Parts: sequence; structure tokens; C-alpha cells
Amino acid sequence: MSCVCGADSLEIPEDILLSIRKAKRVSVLTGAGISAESGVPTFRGAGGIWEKYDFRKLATPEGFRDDPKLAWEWYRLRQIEIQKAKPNPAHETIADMERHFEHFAVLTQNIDGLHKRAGSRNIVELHGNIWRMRCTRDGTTIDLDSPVGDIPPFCHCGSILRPDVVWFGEPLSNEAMDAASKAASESEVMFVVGTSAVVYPAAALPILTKNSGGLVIEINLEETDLSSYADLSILGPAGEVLPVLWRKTAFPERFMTEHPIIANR
Ligand code: BV8
Repeated sequence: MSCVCGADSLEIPEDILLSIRKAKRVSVLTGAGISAESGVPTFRGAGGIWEKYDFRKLATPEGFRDDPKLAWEWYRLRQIEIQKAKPNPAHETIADMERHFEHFAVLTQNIDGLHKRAGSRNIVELHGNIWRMRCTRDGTTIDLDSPVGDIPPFCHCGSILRPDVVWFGEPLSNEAMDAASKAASESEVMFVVGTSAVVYPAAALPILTKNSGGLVIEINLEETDLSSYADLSILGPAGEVLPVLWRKTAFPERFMTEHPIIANR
């Protein structure tokens, strides 16, 4: 079921509202779209990164092996953009939701660290983190608090350092996959926010929720392969839709007073 709607005309079916309210285990899968309103470019869709850059050169182990300097220049460019970005109301709402539910997990494909900066705690970074580097020889990790300086950076052991992210053709860490699969299969409700749902295995996580009898609620700017599969697909910007959805769900009385027109119906 889907609705093409902005935040102000958001109608959530009563049965779905009730299911969210009584849920004890909830997760949210996020993609690049949730950070778009923070000014962080997405990969696909209008103006996406992959329209301008060749992912084979920048987001594969082969590309890094052939030209680590080029790959690092791209990651440093993204670090500079992400450093300027701030969590938006969608990130903040997810952090608020975590405080409300007994069990809550943020399963993110994003490497920008914005969920943690918004206050989320139980975060599974499926594709790593742009503020961490990894030694290509022994896997030692080094945290960064600002964009990388020399390119390419070298480990004290003399080996080259790479971004500690998951590239195409690389497996996700067992730890991340185990945690994400457990959370997805145990979720009574999974929100899927700002992902084109084309990159696997992350895109398979909502299917785990559905197959375990959970509800899947999608919030995205445009339809995706998941939209027809979701119990509810809401088309609109996450930074506007998610806060309204959450107010309607968790604080219906407050929502009604905040929207007297609706309250006086
Ligand atoms: C794996 C790096 C197996 C970090 C990324 C051939 C060989 C090997 C593997 C494959 C293959 N063919 C297919 C595969 C599998 C492959 C895959 O799925 N490919 C796809 C493209 C078909 N997957 C992999 O390779 C994965 N590994 O399978 O390993 C294996 C097992 C054992 C041993 C060896 C190998 C690894 C996948 C991870 C790749 N890394 N990035 C980085 O630099 O960021 S992928 C990249 O895409 C990012 O991580 C990103 O998060 C991810 C998914 O994209 P989205 O987050 O969904 O972003 P996107 O731009 O696509 O969509 C944004 C959406 O938001 C849009 O719909 C837009 O409309 C919407 N939106 C925009 N604004 C808003 C909004 N919505 C709401 N509000 C808004 N304001």
C-alpha cells in the first residue's frame, strides 16, 4: 500500500498506527536518502554520485588497488562535505524513537556517522564508517576526527591505509550481518528510510522482517523495488515525513492539539 503525500497530508492506516504503538522490537534501515536533507549527496536518483563518478574506480577493491590516490581523493572530498553536514529531523526522530521502544536498532548503509551525532546508540554500520581507516596489511583501524591529510595515508607499519568501508564485491563483516539479520528477523516493525533498495545484502533485510511476520514501512522520495512489498510506502522527504509520522504515532493527543484544524474535525 502506498501513498504519495507530503508530511502535512499524511494519513496512516489505524491498524498500522496501532501495530507501531504496541511494538516492542523495532528497527530502521537507512540509506543515503536520509542524509540528503543534511546536504550529503545520494548515489542514485537525480544528481546521484554514480552519475558523475565510476563506482568501479572508487568503491571497489580493484579500483583502490589500481589507483589508491584517486579513491582517497574522492573519500577526502566526501569527508569534507560530511564534516559540514548536520543531522536533520529524520536522524533526530530516529534517535527519539530509540528512547521509546524496548528494543530498537538502526541498520544503516551510510558511512557518514550522522545517526550517532543525532544521538542514536544501537547502530549497525553495514558499510563501515568514513571516519575510520584500516591497514591493508593487518587490519588495524585508525579513527579520524577530520578529513585525511596526506593521500594516500600510510600505516606506521609502512603499509597503505584504506577507508574502513565495504566496497562492491566485498563481504559485509560477520558481526554487522549477524546483528542486522537478528534485528530484522525479530522486528515487529521495520522502517525503511531513504534507500533505493538495490544494494544487497542490505536490501534483503526488510524481507527478513516480512518473512518473520513483521510490518515494513517505507519512506522514500520515489518508488523502489520495495514499495509494492511494503505494508505502507510513503513518498516524501524523510526530514519532513518521519517527524510527523512519529508524532502521530507516539503522541496522538499532542499531535491533535498541535494541529487544531484536525482536532476540530
Ligand atoms: C557483497 C561503500 C558478496 C561505502 C557501497 C557482482 C560482484 C559482487 C557482488 C555483486 C555483484 N553484483 C551484485 C552484487 C552485490 C552487490 C550489489 O548489491 N550490487 C547492486 C548495485 C546490484 N553488493 C555488494 O557487492 C556487497 N557485497 O555482495 O559481497 C561477497 C560475499 C563473500 C565474499 C565476497 C563477496 C557490498 C555492498 C556495499 C557496497 N558499498 N558503498 C561508501 O562509499 O558509501 S554501496 C552504496 O550504495 C552505499 O553504501 C549506499 O548506502 C548503498 C545503497 O545506496 P542507498 O543508500 O540506497 O542510496 P541511493 O542513492 O541508491 O538511494 C537513495 C534513495 O533515497 C533514493 O531512492 C532517493 O529517491 C531517496 N531520497 C533522496 N532524498 C531523499 C530520499 N528519500 C527520503 N528523503 C529524502 N530527502
